[in-house]
Amino acid sequence: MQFHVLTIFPEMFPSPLSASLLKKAQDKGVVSCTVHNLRDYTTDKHHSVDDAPYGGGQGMVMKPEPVVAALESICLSLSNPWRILLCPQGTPLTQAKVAELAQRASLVMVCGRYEGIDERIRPFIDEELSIGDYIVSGGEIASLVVIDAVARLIPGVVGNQESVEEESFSHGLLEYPQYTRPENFRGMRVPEVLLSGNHAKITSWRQQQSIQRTRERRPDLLTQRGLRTE
Ligand code: JA5
Repeated sequence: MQFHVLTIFPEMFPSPLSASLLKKAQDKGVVSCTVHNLRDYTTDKHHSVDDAPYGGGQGMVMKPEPVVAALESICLSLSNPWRILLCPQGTPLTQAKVAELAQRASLVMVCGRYEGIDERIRPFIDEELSIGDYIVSGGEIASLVVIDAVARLIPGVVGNQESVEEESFSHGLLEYPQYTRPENFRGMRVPEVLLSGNHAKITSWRQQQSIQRTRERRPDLLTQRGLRTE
């Protein structure tokens, strides 16, 4: 899987891309991440990537020329690029959407900034995505969320593929509580069932804990699955 990111803040990317899972995936060669500076695709003297909005109003708008020049140049060398704009108006990202994106050969992500982006870039985009109903100051962190979530589904990225399957196996229920040593931490004991060695009993306790937790904290997940919430 190839990830390409178009941004006016390329310096936001090296640290998150060079740690942990994404670092290992790139070292293995199953994932590549390339960050492109939109300023490199400007042709004017001042390398402008933004300008004041027509019609007036607060803030600045991203200019269309650098974005479209970058998309055209980068996509030329890709077999089947899927072009994404990260913006607050996009379709909310879900795990189902992440799984769909993981089937693509290359994702090219434009990071929105400022008060918005010139409307005329939209014909050059295949899909607009949002990471949720809150405002962050730009699409950069959103694109890192997409990269991380998609990369985990690429075979060979998560060392133990079982943990990916187990997470999706629990089909949108919250995880059960976990414990490690010590058996007694400040008077709080590990539940007896986990020390019993009875694996059938442990499995059913964990299932019941998952459902109870989901009912208490995320009843919306149960109704989505068609389960009772009381
Ligand atoms: C861009 C001033 O969820 C994806 C998002 C992209 C993006 C967001 S949230 N805010 C901005 C932005 O805010 O330019």
